[in-house]
Amino acid sequence: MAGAVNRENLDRIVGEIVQNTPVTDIHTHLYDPAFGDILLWGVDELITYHYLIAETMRWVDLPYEEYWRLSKVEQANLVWQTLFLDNSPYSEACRGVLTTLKALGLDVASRDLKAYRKYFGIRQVAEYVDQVFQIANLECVVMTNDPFDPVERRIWLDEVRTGKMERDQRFQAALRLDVLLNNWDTAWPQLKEWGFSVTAKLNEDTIQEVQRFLREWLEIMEPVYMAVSLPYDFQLPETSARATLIEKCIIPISRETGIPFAPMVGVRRRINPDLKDAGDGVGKMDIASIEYLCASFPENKFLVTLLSRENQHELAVLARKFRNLLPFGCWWFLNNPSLIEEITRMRLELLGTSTILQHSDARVLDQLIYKWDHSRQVITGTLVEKYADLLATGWILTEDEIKRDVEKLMGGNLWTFLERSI
Ligand code: HDL
Ligand code: ZN
Repeated sequence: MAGAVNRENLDRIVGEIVQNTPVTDIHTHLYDPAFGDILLWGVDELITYHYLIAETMRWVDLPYEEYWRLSKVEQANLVWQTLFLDNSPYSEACRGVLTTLKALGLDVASRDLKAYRKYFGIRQVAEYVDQVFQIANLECVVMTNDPFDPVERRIWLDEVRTGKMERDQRFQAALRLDVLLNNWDTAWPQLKEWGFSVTAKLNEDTIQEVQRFLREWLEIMEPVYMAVSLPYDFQLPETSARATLIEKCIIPISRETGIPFAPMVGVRRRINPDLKDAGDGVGKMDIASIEYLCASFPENKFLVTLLSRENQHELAVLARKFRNLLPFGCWWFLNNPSLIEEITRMRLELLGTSTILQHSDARVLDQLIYKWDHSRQVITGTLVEKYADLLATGWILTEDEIKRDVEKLMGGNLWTFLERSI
């Protein structure tokens, strides 16, 4: 067994273990490089991340539609000037760009955006993916895959299912069901066009056909879980298409296949529609709806993250009651050091090692570098605090035990959860 740990070597040991433990990044918007241009990467994509667009538009009086008419480079130039040169870039999304540039060996002090563009201009995506995964020390990332997206649908049907494409196993799939569950009026005609004999009315035949659709896409994608982003006012039980689809289609197929259902709840979609992806807000959801799922379907597995800070505490308490609930991540507006620290500390105190502390939600490949650098810093500090508390009681700790715990917390719990028959 590796050596005993004491208060003097604790910080170093925990820091090394957290850094050296490869992460399973349970939720991203990245794509296998073989999927082509839908995998975003490079400095202009980094700088035009929708978080930074929202922050930029607080300063500029440009009409939104004029901003969206700018080219990607012109948008990036405006963000760079506004957030990085006219103001100090200490917001989390700004700081992240600089952390990434530094990790790639670029001269951050130069503030030379042209030079950064030149550097990325000569990179090839395949070797760059290797470098990003190496710097961020990732085992794998989980994508967000929408079968209703025409670009993705074609790739999965014409290239993956046919075996033409060799998938990069570092990019695991997640079957994302926002259209099916949040826009049934749009979904059912599309399903009908694809040959599923469904009607607007969710009668038994339609339910069976939606289940067939799910089975088909689980076979094509081989996803780690089935996910959906649900609005803050999501309610279960209720008499709605969404409730019927969840209870009569998702839940039975999830139980049949052992593939967890991952509701991600709390968005207030497009509260400023002019900001597009940057225009979503946050709302507190009714945790009783998650409780209803866990209690009503004890043989189903639920991976859950919630968007409001208050809900994360309620979720941790709920997870103490239901072993079929695995909370994960500091999602979206919670993915800031101050809140990652609060949520991580609260989870360790309420759940011990039975949770997944973080995911990146990366939309741009390069973001993996900063999102995991920043999160590892906070997670390390919080774990040191908790292990120090243990040492103070006289508890004996070994490096192997810390390694064991960190592996679970940084994503290992996902794979165990998938294997468990609850
Ligand atoms: O629904 C989601 O998966 C969210 O993460 C949204 O994509 C959101 O726009 C986002 O990128 N958050 O980080
Ligand atoms: Zn996301």
